[in-house]
Amino acid sequence: MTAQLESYTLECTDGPVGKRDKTSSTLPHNLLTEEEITRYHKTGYLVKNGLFTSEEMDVFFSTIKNDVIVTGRSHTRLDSEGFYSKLSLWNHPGINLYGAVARSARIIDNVETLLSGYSHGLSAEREEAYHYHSKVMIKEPKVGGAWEWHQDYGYWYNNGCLFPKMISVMVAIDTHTEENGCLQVLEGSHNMGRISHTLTGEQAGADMNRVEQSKSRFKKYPILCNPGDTLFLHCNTLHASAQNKSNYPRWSLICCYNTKSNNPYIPHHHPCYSPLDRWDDSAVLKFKGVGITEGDGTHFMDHEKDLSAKKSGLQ
Ligand SMILES: O=C(O)CCC(=O)C(=O)O
Repeated sequence: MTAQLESYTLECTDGPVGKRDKTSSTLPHNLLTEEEITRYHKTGYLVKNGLFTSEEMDVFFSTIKNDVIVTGRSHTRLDSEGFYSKLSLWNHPGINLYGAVARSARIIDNVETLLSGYSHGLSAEREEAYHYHSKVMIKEPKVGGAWEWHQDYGYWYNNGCLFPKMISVMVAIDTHTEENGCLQVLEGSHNMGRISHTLTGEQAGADMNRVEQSKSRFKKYPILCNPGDTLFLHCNTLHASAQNKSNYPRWSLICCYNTKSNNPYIPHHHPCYSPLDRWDDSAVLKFKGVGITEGDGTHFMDHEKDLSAKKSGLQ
């Protein structure tokens, strides 16, 4: 890590590790409103349009699309018809642009709000979120693969996470349309709790009988996004995506968080609790052109150790 980046980390870390100062300079317009928080708990998802500005997304786009480490470290995931997605996945974010997004106040503050209170009947205290992993999901034109209906907690349950106090945050890098295989959700399906998952090709999908029943009870919504629009997705919300048969790519950055109080009891291929620094929102623009570099602290996941789909298949 260069001295410049190292000093930036120190500047951006507001408060001692694990005791983040919730009062620092988050722009209020980035915080979810009470109405949005209530809607998230009712529907199991929320799209915050323009959470990242077009200026930030221009920076993001030019950095990530030229990042040879992100694409070079990606793995392909086949769907049942041999179409594929490319996934580049890291457990700990580095000191780079993607780390600035994963640590950004506008994501962490909202994630901690959504993971606190309301459900689970455990504690009214504000939860501390930690970074569980981030991934760049690449669906190239014409060949991009489908994702079966699943819940993220369908997998994560097998990792020793006792409670569904987990969330995925998807930042759209390209425009997401039905034609290029945008994400689809079954609104309100998180209320069913976790359902069992079985293996289909290289992916674990939710029990098909239950998915079919769910489709007749919950409305299906396509998550249509412009670059910078950001989806907050409850870990028990059923979601899927179709193949990308269009001429346009569909890329997204998906940052996943667990809560400190839900520290997994099984060591596995994603991290147990480790404190996550919270950076000011302004960090994103300061990391213009800074993709992943050797020694910047990015810890890629070891794919050999990822047995979650197979374990889900055993359910
Ligand atoms: O982005 C997609 O098409 C599917 C991603 C997804 O469902 C996931 O990562 O859990």
